[in-house]
Amino acid sequence: MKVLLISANTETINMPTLPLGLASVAAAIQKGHDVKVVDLMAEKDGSSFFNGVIEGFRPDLIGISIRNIDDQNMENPRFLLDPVKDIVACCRRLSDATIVLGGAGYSIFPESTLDFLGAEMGIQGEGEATFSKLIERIERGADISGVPGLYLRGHGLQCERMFMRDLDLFPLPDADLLPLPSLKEELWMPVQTRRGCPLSCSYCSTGEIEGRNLRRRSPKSVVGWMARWREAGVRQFYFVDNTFNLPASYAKEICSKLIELDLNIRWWSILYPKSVDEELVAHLARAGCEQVSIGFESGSEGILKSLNKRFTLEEVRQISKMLSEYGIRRMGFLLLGSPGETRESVERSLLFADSLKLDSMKVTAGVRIYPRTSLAKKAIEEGIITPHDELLFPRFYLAKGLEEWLPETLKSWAATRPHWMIPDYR
Ligand code: B12
Repeated sequence: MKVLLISANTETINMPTLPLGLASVAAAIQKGHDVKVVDLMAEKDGSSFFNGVIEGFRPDLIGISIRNIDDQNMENPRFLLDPVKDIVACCRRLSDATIVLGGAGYSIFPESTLDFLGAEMGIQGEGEATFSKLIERIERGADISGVPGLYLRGHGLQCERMFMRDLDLFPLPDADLLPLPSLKEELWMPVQTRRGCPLSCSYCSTGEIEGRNLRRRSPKSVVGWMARWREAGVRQFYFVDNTFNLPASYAKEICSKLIELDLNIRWWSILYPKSVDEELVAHLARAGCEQVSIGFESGSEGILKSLNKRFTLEEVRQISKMLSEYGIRRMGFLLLGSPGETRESVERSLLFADSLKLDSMKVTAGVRIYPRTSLAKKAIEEGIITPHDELLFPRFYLAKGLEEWLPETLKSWAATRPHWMIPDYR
């Protein structure tokens, strides 16, 4: 079967991303099919290029990867699906192929995204095994309703989703399936070592995307894959795991493997500020980790508790200090305005952030509400959203009384710290 896989993301906010997930799906189906991957981020002349591909390739099936729904910015929210609607319409105009949606953004809103974009079906969650199964059934003319995680527009979920236990069973994509726009300075090759997050922070959608059980690739397979990309000229990597350090023993194994292969690379990762001991920090530094994101989110123990964070401010302080001693840059994150937030807790958070002497900082005011989270439940109880609100169009939680004061306070706070603020409050 001829399968065209399109990555619809053209957003460069923060950094341009590469469609690792879509390319992984392509790698999983490549053997039995004629597969073409198109990354719209890489195509300057979007629509005419696109028309040419569809008319030239004549796909039987089109998969579209949807990463971002919106930019999570309460003050000036941008909804990012309108251009994707045009892509779906263009596929329809030029081809009779069935359109299947997937991706991180899609997986949070499987039904409402199908309705909004008008595609026939979508697969929630990881696509390697399930998309293979779907194609195989379509090809045989068999019933597709048993494909795990499959949604049909207007008919909802067909079969419970499934999670692959052994991630190593599926290959990681090489350069034929993950074409690089060009090896520009700002490109950071995404690396995923594990899936699933058991932490359940009150506002987070990761459980919906990746499930709650942690599953990992073997360090040998991940680092071996990175070595192949190193040979292809890539030197910058970004570990896209939500929590690179959990479990710490596994993070150390990854680092040890990187140290052993001595790839001369630089990389960034995301740390949960718990279970980071000096041995891990030393490993990170030796293995080439140059910067970490630390989502400590608040400087108030009470707010941390209500966000269901499992670390203390003292842990954040110690970890941040250790990272700095080992020369690893620290980018901090504050998420302000969640339930229970007051002017006093905000001020405490800003003071705490200052005290860490971080290298850069991102502050978000107002929390994007995702379906089926405890934040959504709270927002329903307080009448901020209704139980029927699908939340595809972004809605935010902002504690009462902070509406005007918080943005004003953040603007003046950020104005005196221009060297280390990253948007939105520069
Ligand atoms: C790492 C990460 C980042 C990094 C990216 C670094 C890099 N070099 O790539 C950074 C910090 C820069 C970042 C920035 C942003 N991010 Co971000 N990010 C993530 C994160 C944690 C992982 C994404 C990832 O790479 N996954 C690994 C790959 C392998 O998985 P995947 O793409 O999902 O693919 C799998 C499945 O989805 C599926 N699949 C994918 N495509 C297809 C297609 C078909 C047809 C099928 C069947 C299946 C399928 O199969 C794949 C393999 O199993 C996700 C949350 C999450 N847990 O997914 C948020 C997430 C994607 N980000 C999000 C957002 C909002 C953003 C920003 C807009 C934030 C901002 N205001 O700056 C920017 C946008 C960046 C951009 N230019 O697009 C949201 C998107 C939802 C939304 N509201 O739009 C997410 C979901 C987080 C959340 N809040 O829930 N992000």
